[in-house]
Amino acid sequence: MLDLFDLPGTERRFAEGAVLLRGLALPREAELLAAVEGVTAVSPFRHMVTPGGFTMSVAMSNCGAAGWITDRRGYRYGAIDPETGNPWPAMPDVFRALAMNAAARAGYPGFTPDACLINRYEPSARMTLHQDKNERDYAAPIVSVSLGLPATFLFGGKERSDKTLKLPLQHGDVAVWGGASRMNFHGVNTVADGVHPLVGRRRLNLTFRKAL
Ligand code: MD6
Ligand code: FE
Repeated sequence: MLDLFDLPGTERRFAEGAVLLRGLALPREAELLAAVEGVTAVSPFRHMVTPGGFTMSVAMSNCGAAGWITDRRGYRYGAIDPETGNPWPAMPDVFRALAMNAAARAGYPGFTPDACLINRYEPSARMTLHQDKNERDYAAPIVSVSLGLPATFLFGGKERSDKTLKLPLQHGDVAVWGGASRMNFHGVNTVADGVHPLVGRRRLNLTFRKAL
């Protein structure tokens, strides 16, 4: 469906406190991808296990002072990559600059992320509805950058059973949310097969948080 609000450079407020900034990451796409390669050369993508024992279809890594992890013991943030035994790689400047710019545009000036979760979706991967609630301070928003294959983002309400808005996310889109919708359920539908000219056969998502 062709929609004037889906063009790069446009902004769409999709819920209270939630804004989609179309194409905001496009001018830095090459640097962002190089930075993902740099981080994941040190802390490789891995499929983590949920507390319930399920292996996630999305592969993850992190950079910044804190990284989000899950294992049989639970969900949490930690300074050390459990796979390498070393601290997560530092957050690349191009990551931090984009996250701060996006947050300011969305009405959250002064956002200083200390954690960046990097999600890799290969075709057929998905993320079931969840709330982001392992961060210490819910006053800070979350900034989410999409690269590569498109996906449908599901954005619900405060209850898992609330109806969900279906938001198509394209390469270069940045979603920011906080405030009244900070604790809303959200997820990503199964990623369809395809090849992105720059990113290949995958979707990458960077989510920036203030975790500590
Ligand atoms: C994703 N994102 O887009 C999954 N969470 O791949 C998330 O779960 C998410 O995009 C909180 C805020 C933004 C997000
Ligand atoms: Fe999330």
